[in-house]
Amino acid sequence: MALLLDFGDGQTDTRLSEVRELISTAGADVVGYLTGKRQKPDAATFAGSGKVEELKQLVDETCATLVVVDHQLSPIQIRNLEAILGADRVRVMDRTDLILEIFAQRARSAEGKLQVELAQMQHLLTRLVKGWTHLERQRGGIGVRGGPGETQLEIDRRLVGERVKKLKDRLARLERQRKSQRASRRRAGAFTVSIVGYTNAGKSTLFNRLTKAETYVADQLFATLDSTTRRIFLAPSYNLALSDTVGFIRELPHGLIAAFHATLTEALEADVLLHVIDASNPARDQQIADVGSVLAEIGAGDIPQIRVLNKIDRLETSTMPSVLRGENGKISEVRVSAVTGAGFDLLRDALAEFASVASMPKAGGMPGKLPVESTSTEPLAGADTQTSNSAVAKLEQSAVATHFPRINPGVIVCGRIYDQC
Ligand SMILES: Nc1nc2c(ncn2[C@@H]2O[C@H](COP(=O)(O)OP(=O)(O)OP(=O)(O)O)[C@@H](O)[C@H]2O)c(=O)[nH]1
Ligand SMILES: [Mg+2]
Repeated sequence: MALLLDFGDGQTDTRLSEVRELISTAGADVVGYLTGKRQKPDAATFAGSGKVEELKQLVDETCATLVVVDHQLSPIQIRNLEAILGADRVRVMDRTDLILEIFAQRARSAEGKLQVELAQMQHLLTRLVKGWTHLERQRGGIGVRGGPGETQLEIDRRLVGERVKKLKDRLARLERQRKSQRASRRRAGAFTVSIVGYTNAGKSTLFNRLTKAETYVADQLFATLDSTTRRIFLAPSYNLALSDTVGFIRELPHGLIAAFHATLTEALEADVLLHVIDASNPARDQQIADVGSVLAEIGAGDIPQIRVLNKIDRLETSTMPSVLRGENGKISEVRVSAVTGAGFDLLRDALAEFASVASMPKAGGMPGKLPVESTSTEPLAGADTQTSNSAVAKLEQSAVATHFPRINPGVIVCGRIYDQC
């Protein structure tokens, strides 16, 4: 069930299907939804009293234990919504909470875990400032064990702040290691290519096919969080370092962008970006714009890009693998299928062409840099503060046990299961 409020941006269907996917990725079942329109968010409850009353009925009917509002909510809005819906049995999350929870579940490497914890702690700080009371209410809930949550229950803002500082220090050390790895790749003369794109676009599938690696691929959002770099050699003699990394999403929480700075820097320092696009997704144009916005935000907006229109095998009208060039003759787009391998010969040729331009000596005898080509920096359409999707989800007991093993303070509490329905 999901509740969707449209504030006039008209992208209800796309947003709804994305928030449903996010909720299932987090391990909850969506048991329904509700739609509505508002001119602007209500300061106290975000949705307004009429809609909240409808939401309450829906929650009661379905015994939902989790309400996700696909928007940034203030601590007061969350607290009020929970009070109305039944604070003892319904948890309200906003979009940042949900994405942070998914990241916490997905993080595998030490660095990834630190990055997620840092983002969570920073998010927690914003709530502590405003007198958020989730810490007390989290105590003893299902799944609340281990992780930073337990140790943070009794501590105050000062201690969370100290933890943030420690995490930053440890991440800075890891970032220095990464930097020296990148420097040694550069010394080895590798042309560096980073794969970027909206989550689930097929980046890891493409990376695996190009490098014969076995990076985790799954039909879920944020399957990849850690960045992986592999070398590939392209004829006649190009040595490339190819990196697969975390996917982007509309309204990627700022805290996450900051925390994932080291991972995202892989993209920032690339000679060329392979921007992978899911050609079969109806929202692909919006996703291209969203990726452009995140790239601009991390300072990678001016790095040359090859758009890789992926999943052409899923298009209704048959699309052949092909290469498109811009007016300047430079390759702008390659159409491929990472699953069937169609178009990969063209993609390898395109990379070799970019690498050859980069290795061409300039007038001074120094290796040339690729000419700068700007990428889309359009504002994030649909990301204005007046749009919201809300979803109400009912957690299954097994899903809680399996999917919420580490709950962190003040961020997610999904452990209350009521079976009265
Ligand atoms: N039909 C089809 N499916 C594809 C293609 N490329 C990837 N997929 C599928 O799309 C889903 C997502 O693929 P991933 O490679 O994990 O996508 P990703 O961009 O790395 O996703 P995140 O790491 O979650 O951001 C998987 O189910 C893949 O099998 C393709 O060319 N055609
Ligand atoms: Mg991936």
